[in-house]
Amino acid sequence: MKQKRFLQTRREALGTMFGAIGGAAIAFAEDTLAAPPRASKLKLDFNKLAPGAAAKYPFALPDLPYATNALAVAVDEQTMQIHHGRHHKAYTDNLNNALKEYPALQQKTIVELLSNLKSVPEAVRATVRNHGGGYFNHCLFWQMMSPQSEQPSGDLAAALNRDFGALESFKEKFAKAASSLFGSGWAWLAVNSKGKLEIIQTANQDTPLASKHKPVLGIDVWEHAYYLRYQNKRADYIAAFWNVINWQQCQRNFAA
Ligand code: MN3
Repeated sequence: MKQKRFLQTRREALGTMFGAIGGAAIAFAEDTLAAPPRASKLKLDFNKLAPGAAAKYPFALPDLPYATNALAVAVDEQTMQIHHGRHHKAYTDNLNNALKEYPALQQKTIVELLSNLKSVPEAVRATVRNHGGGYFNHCLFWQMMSPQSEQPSGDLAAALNRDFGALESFKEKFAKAASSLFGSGWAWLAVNSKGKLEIIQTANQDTPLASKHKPVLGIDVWEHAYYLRYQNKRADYIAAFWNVINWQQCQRNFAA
């Protein structure tokens, strides 16, 4: 699982904390903190993360929770149509095809499948990882956006302040993670196994579940998510994304 943790927050925080002590202390503290989270059973309410999406085989392409032109301030209608109707549908169909001959896997939820890819037979593991990941990530993604975007509130707002210092500082670091991701993938705000908010990147259609992170907010930075309007200007797409975030859903994900 190729996943890079986005360490800017810690590096900066530790730089401030240990700046006077010197580089060795910073490197040591960073290694300690950057160790992979201990494996723990991830408890997730899939319906809170992505209501309306079927959690088991046969997986169904969920309807968009808004019209295809509703997010036009950030995402144009044609991109929404193709992204949902073709890309997400293809992930869904390919996942179903892969599980067709595996009745035992059909009993598992998508969260169970993706949280423990090693339990998936090798013959279909890559397909479940890529297309199951694509199915799951996009189920979440549509819900994480809304034409009525407000500001974070409640527990999530408090946790953002606690773990990033301020909303603006979180936004800056999230945007940096999204813009610096090389190739296709996602940037996420996620809860780690210690209950802290963290910004992570996942390559391709890998999900935060594989590293025991609970997704709160994610941005798809595959070119298919933005290229028609923004071409090579990924940063402009990321900047516009702040106008369509469904913070109420993010709060539900956080609490799930
Ligand atoms: Mn996509």
